[in-house]
Amino acid sequence: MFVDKVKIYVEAGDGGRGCVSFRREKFIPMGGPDGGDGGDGGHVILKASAGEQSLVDLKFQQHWAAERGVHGKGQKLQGARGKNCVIKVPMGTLVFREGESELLADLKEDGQEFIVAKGGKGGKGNCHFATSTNRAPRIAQPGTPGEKATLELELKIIADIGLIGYPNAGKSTILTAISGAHPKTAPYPFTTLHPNIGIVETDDYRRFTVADIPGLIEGASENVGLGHAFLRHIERCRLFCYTLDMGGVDGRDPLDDLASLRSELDKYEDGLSKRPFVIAANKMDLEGAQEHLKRLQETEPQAVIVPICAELQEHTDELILTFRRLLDELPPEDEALLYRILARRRVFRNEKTAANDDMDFTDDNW
Ligand SMILES: Nc1nc2c(ncn2[C@@H]2O[C@H](COP(=O)(O)OP(=O)(O)OP(=O)(O)O)[C@@H](O)[C@H]2O)c(=O)[nH]1
Ligand SMILES: [Mg+2]
Repeated sequence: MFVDKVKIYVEAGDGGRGCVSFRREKFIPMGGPDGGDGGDGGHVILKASAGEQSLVDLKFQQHWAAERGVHGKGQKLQGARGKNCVIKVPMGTLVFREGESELLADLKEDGQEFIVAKGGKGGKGNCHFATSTNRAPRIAQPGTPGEKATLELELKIIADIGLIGYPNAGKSTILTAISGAHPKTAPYPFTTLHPNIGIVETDDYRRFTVADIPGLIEGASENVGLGHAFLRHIERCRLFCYTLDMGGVDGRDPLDDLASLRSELDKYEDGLSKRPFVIAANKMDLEGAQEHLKRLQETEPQAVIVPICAELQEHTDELILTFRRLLDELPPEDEALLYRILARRRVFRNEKTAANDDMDFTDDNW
């Protein structure tokens, strides 16, 4: 099960109470105040982890709370601080407060942490309040309450390369051929229903990630097929790999496929198809593939085209080297990209509010 949007409730621990107590010992009359401080409450922390692939765990556990701080005790004993509650999320998780568009955090690196709810402070015990005129204070501070919040988490997979293509073009087969991932492959459309990520390692230990994104069809930008469910995930890929079925299985023409893939991307976000790309001309073992390839090379003289046969792993090494070369030429992910994504989120939200529609969390457009 792949989950890329969830709502969670987090509650940090309250601070422990300070203590009112007086020192009582044999031969020590009027020992003075000795009430200890309360401990601080634990924080709720989100932590990005490379081991997590989706937000599915959070779908089934939506309430998270950190421990409260222990109250102070006599003999100036300070209460223990509450344990933090650490929630693991996949890399690429965006954090928002419920109903707001402002981004609280973008957890994109392995191990990156963000405190979403701060624990309360422990109260001071009465030993802090003794003065020259009040040597037996009977006051202590209560702890402050921990923060509470309702959060929306949204996963936008961060892969270096996104495999984009019609259903059945062989995207999952390519991912299997070039990485250690084993997505399901089968001769029918929409085999892949959620994005898979594979890690490719070159001979000189360079690593990059490739995402196999569910098949795109005409109308995907209007939510046809798997629609937005997958289009969201290509937004943060730095390089696109258009995967074309050169054999024209299912009676399609690879050149038409390429044109409609690009137009769907542009309909979703203007200019998305201008992102750097490479074309993987797959299924070169099939009849008629050579003619299609020649036509493709004529119509796309500028493009980098790598003819491969993913099924037999022919020329897939060449594809890896091409990915590597193009990635090296690209600048790192820019902040502007993230802001564009957030801006679109705001537009969707405003449209929904204008329609006077209650926010529905299962809807794709929030
Ligand atoms: N002849 C031939 N068949 C291939 C080649 N690559 C993949 N196939 C076949 O094409 C079919 C579809 O492959 P998949 O990898 O499942 O395609 P996909 O693009 O992931 O499809 P969806 O997940 O449905 O979007 C499978 O039956 C593969 O065996 C190839 O190079 N040559
Ligand atoms: Mg697939």
